[in-house]
Amino acid sequence: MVATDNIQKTPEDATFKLAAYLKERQRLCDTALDQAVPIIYPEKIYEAMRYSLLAGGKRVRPILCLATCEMMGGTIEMAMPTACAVEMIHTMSLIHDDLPAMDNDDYRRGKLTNHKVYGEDVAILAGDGLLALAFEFVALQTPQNVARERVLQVVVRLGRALGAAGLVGGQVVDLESEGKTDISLETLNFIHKHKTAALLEACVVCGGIVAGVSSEDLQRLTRYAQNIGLAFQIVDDILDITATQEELGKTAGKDQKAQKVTYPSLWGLEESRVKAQELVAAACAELEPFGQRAIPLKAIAHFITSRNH
Ligand code: GRG
Repeated sequence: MVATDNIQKTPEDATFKLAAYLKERQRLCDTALDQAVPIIYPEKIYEAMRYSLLAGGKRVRPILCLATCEMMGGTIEMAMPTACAVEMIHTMSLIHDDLPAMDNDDYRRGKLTNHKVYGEDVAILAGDGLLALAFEFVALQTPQNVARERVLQVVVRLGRALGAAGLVGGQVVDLESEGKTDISLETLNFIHKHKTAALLEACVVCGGIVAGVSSEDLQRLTRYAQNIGLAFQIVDDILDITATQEELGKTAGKDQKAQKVTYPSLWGLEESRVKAQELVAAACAELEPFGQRAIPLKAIAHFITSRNH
């Protein structure tokens, strides 16, 4: 169980400190994830799962889930199993994305990729193990003060976000687009709305569902999340050009080297930055009815465009 008594609660005024807020919630998520995957027999697979899961990502997805649940009147405890699940799913997608059959990367989160350490066979299974655990974890660990109907809705939303209608579908079109220089903006948007934005959307939506959000508010949250989802990917493309390997914790400049069509390759760097800012502004506008309770989610939206990794 994660102790949450002394952490910064959702603020009621403008004294909100994003860096401290993110750090506290990263710590809570790291502790919960550490406890979620103990090493038991067969040790090798649990070690491989933990290697990537606890490698120190930014934890944007679980923090979005927790922040949305709190904004809608729920607690961190109610949303933590779902927050852990989205990070397990995200980590799984990174492990598989890095495989030689996909993006073939050697570094991730500042460390050698999972298959470089454990081999391709175990890396595939480590991803599979995390994916399966994500669903078991939500179903078993969500506290009883969250209605089972809401837990079922979370399972539905997560499944939808990562299957062929989400991450898997986006990844397939991305793979099909490899080596092609005539990819349209429509196709690029399809790829990233599915590969990147769908899971970010599920994080926000599921945080709201756990808290018992109304359907009108759910629509607002969905629009907020879709906007920050696309902004996240535009910034990811920009950072591939402007950031170093040390900052990114993974190989820099990969898109250009592979002559991949990206937002900066279509629009240029400056226009890409402007578009990302516009999407963040549109996302924040959706949160206006929530008043001061929306400060963390608005700050996270701005963090997405100001981050350097
Ligand atoms: C989900 C069943 C299933 C299969 C996965 C491999 C695959 C199918 C999809 C690829 C998805 C992918 C890797 C999208 C990229 C998303 C992205 C921008 C990742 C970087 O996220 P950050 O910056 O990374 O939040 P950290 O390390 O901070 O968590």
